[in-house]
Amino acid sequence: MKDTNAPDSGNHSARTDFDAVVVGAGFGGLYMVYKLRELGYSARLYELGSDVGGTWYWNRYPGARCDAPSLQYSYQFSEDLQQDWEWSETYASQAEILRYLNHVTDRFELRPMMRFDTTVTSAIYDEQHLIWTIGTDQGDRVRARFCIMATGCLSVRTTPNFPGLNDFGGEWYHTNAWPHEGVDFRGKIVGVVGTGSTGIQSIPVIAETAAHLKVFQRTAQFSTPARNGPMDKVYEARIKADYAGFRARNYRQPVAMDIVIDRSAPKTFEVSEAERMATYERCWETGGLSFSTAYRDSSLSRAANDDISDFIRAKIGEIVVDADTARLLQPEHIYACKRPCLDTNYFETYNRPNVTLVDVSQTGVEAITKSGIVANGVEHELDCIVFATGFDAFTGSLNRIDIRGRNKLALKDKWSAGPRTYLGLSSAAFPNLFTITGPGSPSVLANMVVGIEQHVNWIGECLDYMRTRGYATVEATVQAEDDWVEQVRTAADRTLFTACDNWYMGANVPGKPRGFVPYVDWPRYVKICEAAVDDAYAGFDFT
Ligand code: N01
Repeated sequence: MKDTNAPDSGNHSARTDFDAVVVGAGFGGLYMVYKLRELGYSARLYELGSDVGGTWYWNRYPGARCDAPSLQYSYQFSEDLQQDWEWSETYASQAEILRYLNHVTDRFELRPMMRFDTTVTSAIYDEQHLIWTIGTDQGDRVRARFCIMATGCLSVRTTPNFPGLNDFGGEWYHTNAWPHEGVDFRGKIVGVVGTGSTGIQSIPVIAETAAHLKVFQRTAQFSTPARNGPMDKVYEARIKADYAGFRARNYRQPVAMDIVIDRSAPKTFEVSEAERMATYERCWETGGLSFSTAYRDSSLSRAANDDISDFIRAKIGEIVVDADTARLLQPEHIYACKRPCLDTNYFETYNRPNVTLVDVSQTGVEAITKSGIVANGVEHELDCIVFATGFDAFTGSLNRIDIRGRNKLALKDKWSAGPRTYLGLSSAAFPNLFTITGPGSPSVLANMVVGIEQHVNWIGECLDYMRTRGYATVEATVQAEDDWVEQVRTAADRTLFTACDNWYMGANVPGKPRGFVPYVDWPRYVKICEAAVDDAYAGFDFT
């Protein structure tokens, strides 16, 4: 094996510094550099944060934790790793996941390949020499055959352009750029803007210490109890007794997790109302994402989804004591069209005397003044504002890098009407550029870590294939890409995801082209990827 930090002389016409440059030190980047080293390639990883972790490095807000079970939201590439690591809770906290990623980095000695506090600003393809030159804000200009983007799906935060924000006299934070030392809310009047997954996780925790918390809600969201708790050691032992088998079974399930749709089970309205209510009650008590599989058609039929939505609205009405507040918290859309949220005591929090819900559904946050937020013409005095306002998803992190392929084509220009890829892995005119969980792959619609491992394994196999056959470049064909973009669109149209505005389609970023970005069918996606490989990488051109 090569010294992975040594410049590579290679067998190419032009000299390269590394075989591959990887951008991003989250779950994707860490496994990618591990894989490259295993395959004998030299690699350099750049990360704009000061350490590893990606999403879990940045999102340190109070209450941050994963919505996927710990025993599944973790790597499976190393049996020793998955046997040794012990998760303390069913759903791991941000701090525990960050410890895990640091452990992985050190255990596999990945750190020497990494450069932190370095933002990749450009990646320019040299058609004559078939190499990428990667530029950074630290002045690096390194040349590599492959450029692999592990920049994440939710990496670029959005702080809407609120008029007056710069005049605010108190402190303000975005949940994605949380101070490492934490924030002390004691004695403070705090405003939270945003009630997506992030707001819903942070609001109950902030409410515990703030003198008063005002939640500025534009759209009410569905949330169901996570039912997090200490890891069940008996369950953990059972899983670990056959971890590989557990992983293999989950790999073929709809979201690459232990959430199984029983195809022989009834459809929603094939059973009585009493039976349905009993089922939903069980889902509520079980927690997690159980509603999505309550009945065979729960995630696909509008009427079935209305039934679930009504049940959850009624639960909100039962939990929240003040009737006006309860009504404002009951979403108008249907359960399955936005990313479902999981919580711990979210709706209960509105019964606290120190919490107020401010409905901004009509006017939004109108302005920010020196002393607080103006909504509905009323100024709310605040010491501190927390923005849980979300992300420029999927393309945000790629479009902010000046990526140029053949004929100096800029990726962001090619994607001006929406991203175009084949399988979310490769885009025509950008040879040897890979995107891990890129736009057009299932990514956020399946277990992210499983999706990442599938992509990294696929890229690794592809590199091996090229080396064996002496190919210098690989690139999606225009035809395969056009067909795939269409398939991504039609697959989404068969679901309820398009029934309301959401960030999957770019609706949360003003001016962003609308179009459903991720591919909705993980099991089918895996088969398509496998078939492409079996068919000598159909849909890809090699030179
Ligand atoms: O972001 P969001 P998020 N004025 O876009 C509101 C993942 N995640 O960070 O709905 C007022 O969902 C906006 O209102 P509206 C997960 O995939 C995972 O919460 O646009 N409000 C909305 O309420 C998740 O889906 C985990 O009307 C404004 C909120 O801000 C994704 O990240 C944990 C506004 C944004 O919600 C994103 O979640 C957390 C404005 N001008 C997140 N602009 C776990 O796995 C926006 N909003 C645990």
